[in-house]
Amino acid sequence: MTSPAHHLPGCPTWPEAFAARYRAAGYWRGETFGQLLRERARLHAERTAVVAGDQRWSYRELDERADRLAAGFLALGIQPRDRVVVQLPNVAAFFEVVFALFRIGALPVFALPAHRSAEIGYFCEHAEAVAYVIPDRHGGFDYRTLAAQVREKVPGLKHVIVAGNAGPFTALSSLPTEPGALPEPRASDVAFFQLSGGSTGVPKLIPRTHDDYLYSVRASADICQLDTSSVYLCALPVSHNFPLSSPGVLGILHAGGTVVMASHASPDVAFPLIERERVTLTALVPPLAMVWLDAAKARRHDLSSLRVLQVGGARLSNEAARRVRPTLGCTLQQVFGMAEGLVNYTRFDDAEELIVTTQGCPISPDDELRVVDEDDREVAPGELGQLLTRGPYTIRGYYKAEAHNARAFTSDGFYRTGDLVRLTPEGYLVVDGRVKDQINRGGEKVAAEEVENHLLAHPAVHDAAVVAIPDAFLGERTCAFVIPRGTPPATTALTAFLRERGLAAFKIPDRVEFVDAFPQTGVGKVSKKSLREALTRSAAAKTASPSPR
Ligand code: OOB
Repeated sequence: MTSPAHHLPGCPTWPEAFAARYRAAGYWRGETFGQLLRERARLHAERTAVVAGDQRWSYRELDERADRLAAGFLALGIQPRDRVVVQLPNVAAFFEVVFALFRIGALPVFALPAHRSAEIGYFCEHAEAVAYVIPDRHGGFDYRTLAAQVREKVPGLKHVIVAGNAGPFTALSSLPTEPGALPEPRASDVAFFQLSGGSTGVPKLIPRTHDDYLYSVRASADICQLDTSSVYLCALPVSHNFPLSSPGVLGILHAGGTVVMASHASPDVAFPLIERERVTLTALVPPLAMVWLDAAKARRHDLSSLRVLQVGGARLSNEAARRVRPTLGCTLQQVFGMAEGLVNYTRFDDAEELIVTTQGCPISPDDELRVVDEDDREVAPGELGQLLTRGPYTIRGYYKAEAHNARAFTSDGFYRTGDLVRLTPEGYLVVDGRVKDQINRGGEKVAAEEVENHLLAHPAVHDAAVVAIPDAFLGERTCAFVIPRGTPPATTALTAFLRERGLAAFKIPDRVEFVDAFPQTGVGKVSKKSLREALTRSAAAKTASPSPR
């Protein structure tokens, strides 16, 4: 794959013929995120850009803060193309930090607040990060303790920067300085890294350029008809691709609207904010949507400003989908997207049936979709198959992952999503399962192999296989089948072991089953299908037999 000289090594990019086509079509416009904010600050100086807690920043203020912090980062020694792991929750500082990094061409690696030392240590090491940005405390957790562990593991990490009380580290508030000349990143350069949900031993880093990501943001804002009167409630963790860009907070800033940051997605926190700020649009994962639907029946808050509820990240049941309009009085928009690129939306003027039964259609006329069987042959129209995609905002490869890229992409550059889909006659997608070895726990992605590797590190574990169990609330939960070495350890000891290894809480198995052997497939691989079926059978047996008294 071609790699221009200014391009960060290890980031596959589009072949020149495709890049030329995407530029000619007007998708890639040569604008960077730093320039976007500058332009919006000129157009909408006094409009409110961000509301978070008791902070309200106008576009002008956000722009000035980004400039001052950009100068501060440069003074600290952070340079263009340096990687900076950013693990901030839904706070105003998120915007100041990422736009400052965009402006100097340093590259945020967007970690989730739930990540712990296993994940963060890996991101810092793999990306050779020079800095790590954290809150002091959030959700009852002290991120400075985590930073101290990461520091020990990764000596190359030069700076820990804290939004809040810094303790032994550098306070974010101590950095801003008089703005000066800034480097000028190019729009075709990588702007940041998203994280892949993954299906392998370690999460993969997804390099996104200014050009490609801004196109997806701009087109998403158009599809969602955003304008300066739009008010977006950011209830999901802001660094995830969905609330960040589909159209999310960046779509809102592109359109000159207002972002309202919710510290938590629960109705207790979100509903008063919707009422107070007259929120027009928000995004949830299916389990949260169901909690909202139940809570909204009480009608204790005025939610009448809400025009659109987006739901995505995992499959929303048709039943729940049907309840959105009658209960919340707003349009449902299903969103089927991935941090690697492709995002599908149902459109506001679609027939209700299409909205409640499909996961939408792609953003771009140049998103290419292929639905194929195991041998990469296209299935008949309307049949279930694996989704492959290529297009103007879908990556051509993960960061420094050559061997994996050879499997995750076809030779002609299509990304293997691992999702099983069928196409409706209207060209809409219905997601119906997956082939990737991943558990989708209510939108949070768990790579089976990653958890298995951590389990295998326990001395009493001979072998481990992690599979999904169906769950009424989360859609799926995780179950670890373990072949013990000698006496099985207590389940609590095993999960405590994983926590101590620094694994994010959402990856800790919900259930552990000890077995003597794993069922095998014809070619002698562990049959996860049989393991899942064994769980379904034992659940059915439990409900069928009368409960012991
Ligand atoms: C979003 O991004 P990721 O990277 O966390 O996860 C992508 C995967 C997809 O490949 C698919 O397996 C699943 O999440 N997924 C859905 C879905 N939306 C995502 N499965 C069924 N129905 C849906 N509506 O999850 C993401 C990124 C941007 C926008 C929305 C979601």
